Amino acid sequence: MIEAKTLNVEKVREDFPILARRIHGHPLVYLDSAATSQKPAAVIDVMDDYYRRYNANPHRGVYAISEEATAAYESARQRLATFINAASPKEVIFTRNTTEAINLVRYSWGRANVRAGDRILLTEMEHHSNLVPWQLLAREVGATLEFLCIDDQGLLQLDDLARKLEGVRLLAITHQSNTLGTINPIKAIAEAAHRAGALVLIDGAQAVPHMPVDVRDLGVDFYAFSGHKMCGPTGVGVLWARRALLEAMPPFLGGGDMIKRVKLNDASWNDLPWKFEAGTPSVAEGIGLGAAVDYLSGLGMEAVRAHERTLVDYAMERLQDIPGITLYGPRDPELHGGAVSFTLPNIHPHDLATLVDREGIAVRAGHHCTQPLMDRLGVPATTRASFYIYNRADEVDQLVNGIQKAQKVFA
Ligand code: 7TS
Repeated sequence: MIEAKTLNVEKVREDFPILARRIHGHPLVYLDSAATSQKPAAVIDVMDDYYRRYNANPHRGVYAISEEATAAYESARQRLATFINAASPKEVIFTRNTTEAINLVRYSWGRANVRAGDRILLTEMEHHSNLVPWQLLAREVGATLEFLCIDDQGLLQLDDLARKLEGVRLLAITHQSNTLGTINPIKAIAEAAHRAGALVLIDGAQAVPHMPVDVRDLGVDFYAFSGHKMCGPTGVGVLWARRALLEAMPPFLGGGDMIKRVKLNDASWNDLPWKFEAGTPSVAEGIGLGAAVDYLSGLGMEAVRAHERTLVDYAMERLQDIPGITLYGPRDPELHGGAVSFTLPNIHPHDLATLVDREGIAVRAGHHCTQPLMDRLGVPATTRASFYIYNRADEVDQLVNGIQKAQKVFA
């Protein structure tokens, strides 16, 4: 039997220069990786190396450093394709982030395929970036939005899925909720959607960094994620889509790189994936994301998920003992990814986040870009602790201590 890899957190921590910082006299306890992850030296170094040694515009020059830049950028795409088990790197479109990837589908596929009277099915737990683009499309073409609801544990209510899928062109749903931590059963949902004739878009911003993701096994049509939440830099993300869909879709942005031949009044499009990549790309960022994928692959995504499952389980156990606390999201750690949201009576989440910051603890307070979910939960905001590969159980203890101290201030 092959032994499953486990994370050596102390060793991982050494790879992240920022963790050496002290904040207000305390070691940094970074519990906001759902917003953006920290970056290992391996990622910072390859980006630095690109700028120092072979900075050039890719896909254009015939000279050595441009060819090196092209090779490094395209190699990153290849490694990303392998990481998510895409059939080909041609299916991996570099975007700026998840938000842009979803908007690409809205403009390019949505405008060509969604008609007046069609339905788009979303959920109550979507991040604004997988909600507002569909509101805009629906308004533009006369489609309607429908929503899957959640139960009191933050799990999707799927008993009426088949009925809700009637007349649906697109089901757009998050793989893992950034606020509740809920991991949705994408494979089963996608099967049901396809039976009903709908296409399936997955917002994977909180999944690809935290668990093994195999886009072909999931059986979905579009899958979007951001580099900066998975140890990579800001400014680069990915849209994966099935090749036949991408071939049929009109371009998104027009300009250099995305064309084959341009005449004054006409143009033809480049091959995939460049048809969707107008203008000079984020070269250093793409190369950096390639290094992030290598780094995560080296740890093993099963090990990453197992580590976070343990931390979330421990965090839920410790936090639930705090008097008056309300914890959101599934109790079952199998269904709960590395983000835990909670509220306390008498302390506003912003005040709590400010007070624990004095102890060097970084947590997020607010609506987490999920305002409709806040409405459903009946709160204006929550405090959220989100975990990643470099977090330890003792940081959960420090958070709990910080909360108890804050409670004394507000008692
Ligand atoms: N989808 C989900 C599920 C997210 O969590 C986020 C960012 C996005 C989409 C948008 O990603 P972007 O890279 O395009 O901005 N989530 C958060 C968060 O939870 N706190 O800050 C950003």
